[in-house]
Amino acid sequence: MSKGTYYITTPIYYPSDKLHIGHAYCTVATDAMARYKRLTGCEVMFLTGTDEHGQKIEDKAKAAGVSPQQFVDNIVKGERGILDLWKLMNISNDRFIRTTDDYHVKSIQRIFRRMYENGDIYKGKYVGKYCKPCESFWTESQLVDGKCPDCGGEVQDAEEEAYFFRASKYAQRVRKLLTETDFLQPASRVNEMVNNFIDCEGGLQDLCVSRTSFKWGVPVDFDEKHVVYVWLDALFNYMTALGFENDRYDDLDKFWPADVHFVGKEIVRFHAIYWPAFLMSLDLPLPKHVYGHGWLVMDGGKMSKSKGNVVDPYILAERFGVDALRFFLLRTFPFGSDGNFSNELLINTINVDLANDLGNLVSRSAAMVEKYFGGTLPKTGVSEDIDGELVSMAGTLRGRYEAQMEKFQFQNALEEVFKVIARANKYIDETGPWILAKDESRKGRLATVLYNLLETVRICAVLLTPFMPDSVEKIFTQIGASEDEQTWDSAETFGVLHDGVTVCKGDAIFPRIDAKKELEELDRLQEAAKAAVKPAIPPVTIEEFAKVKLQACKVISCENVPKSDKLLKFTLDDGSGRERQILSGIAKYYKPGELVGKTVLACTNLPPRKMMGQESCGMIISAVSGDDLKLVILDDGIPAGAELC
Ligand code: ME8
Repeated sequence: MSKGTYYITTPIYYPSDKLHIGHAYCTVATDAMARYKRLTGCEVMFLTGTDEHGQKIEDKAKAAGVSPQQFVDNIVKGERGILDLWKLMNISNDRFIRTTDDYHVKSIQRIFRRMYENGDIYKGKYVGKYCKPCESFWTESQLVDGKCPDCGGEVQDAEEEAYFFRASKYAQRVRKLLTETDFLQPASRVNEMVNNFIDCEGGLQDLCVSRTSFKWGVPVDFDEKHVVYVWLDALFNYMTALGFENDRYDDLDKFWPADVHFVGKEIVRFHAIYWPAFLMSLDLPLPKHVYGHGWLVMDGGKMSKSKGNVVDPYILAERFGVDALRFFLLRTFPFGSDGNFSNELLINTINVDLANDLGNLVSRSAAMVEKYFGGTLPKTGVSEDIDGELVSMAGTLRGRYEAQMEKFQFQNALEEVFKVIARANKYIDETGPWILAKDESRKGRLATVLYNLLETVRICAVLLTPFMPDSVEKIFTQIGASEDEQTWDSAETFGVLHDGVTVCKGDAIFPRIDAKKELEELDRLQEAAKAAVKPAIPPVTIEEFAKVKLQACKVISCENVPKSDKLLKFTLDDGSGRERQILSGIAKYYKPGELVGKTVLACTNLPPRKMMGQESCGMIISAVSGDDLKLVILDDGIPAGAELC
């Protein structure tokens, strides 16, 4: 019987680049919550997707020489793209929305028009600052040291005719929502929002919700010069994906308002201030909660594509298994706070929690049933006082776990489970099954001990299902649990596992990892992956290529450039009868003397430019691999001035 509906969402990610482990973190958390709710009997709608419009995408597509649509299609649907990643990570989303989906675009046009017609969107002039990577407008007073308060990057002056949303009109209602309800979680994020954006000087400012400086967006249908601001376009995804202002879907009544939007802390502002205000403008019910989770950081800084310090979830999932990675992400970091990611921590968690504690418990328990009873446990019934603590801990675990899951405290929920697992391992040492096995008259007692172990494993496995869906199936097979013994209801009480259960010993579910070897290998793989990610270079036509003049040049002299560690100054014979001077940043790799007399390759039709006050007329060609650089040295028999064709 359904225990009601549950609607949960991730942010819709920008397909401006491949996603990294930070995106996987939020999506895995959302997936665990969705699976947990399904386990408890709810009818769940789990939505994720991609936020595909905006100037950043337009710029990236241009740099790659493809259309914005081709660009995002490749990142979303291409090999090892976003859809592949979620499949690999075993993400159980029910729907996937792309803001370029036709139905969404049309819905946004209708929504924008409705807000214009009700007077909450009006035309004005935008003067302020714009941060391109964040697609955010800022007023002068919001900048931190003149930089974007979100990413710390440079901002640009911006002035243009634009449509505005009357956010100011809703300031007090939003303030009330934040301060008097548990809408925004964790509660620690409330003050920052209220102080910085509502109670600040000038109060909550109206929000600029259209742009005219680029095209890649949803056109305002009554004023086609404008495209809708990406955040208005993006936030409404949570409703258009259910059929709001479109007939592609029709489950808005069933699932709206959302139970929770999981979002990273840097976009809480949009979800906790503007999103409710937009909904208030249309008189729509508000989502029940927004949860602002913390960041995965590396060496203290946010992992982000622009910083280039990202970890590729493909590499980790493929090496350690998807379940181990999913588990690690939610077991290690408290969801509301930042967490420092490292490969050492990942390997350590797998070895300690999964290989040692859980893995050993499962394999030892099944192996003992096999060894002492040929695989099938006889009827039990010889309890002793020492069983009490384990039986009670495992029998009441579900309640403690549930309390944490309902608060999105995945780390604490898992901690409860692992306390019981640790208790069970201790129970093996306390009861000493190998000693009981030596005494025929104690076989009944031995059977009870082993039953208690299998039963504890069963309850823990049910509760681990949202985190490690594939591995728990293997555990259920190994301990012989029937389908009925894998349900939420069955985890409420101790003693559900059927009498006479037959185990099925299998391979180790979580093999131990050789940390040192694996860390070296990971470093190597991550470096190789980084090196392989070259900025996309647009294809050139043969005519364009033919414009580049590459010539053999003899090095007449070569010397260091004063005050520069990098530059060498070359005087070259390019066959023209005149000497050519080129400066090249290769001083780290060559001593000036060793190049005199060599025949090098140079591009000779670049416009001259000044470097360190000296003119450079062309570029000497070298080959670069990782940190290594070698000049392309030609055969001495090639005369100066010979052209490459
Ligand atoms: O902001 N640690 O998309 P986005 C933890 N399109 N989580 C991280 C993370 C990190 N280092 N890096 C990213 C956008 N995330 C908008 C959202 S919603 C209507 C529009 C996660 O591709 C985190 O959940 O920049 C963060 O909020 C989200 O990815 C941002 O993804």
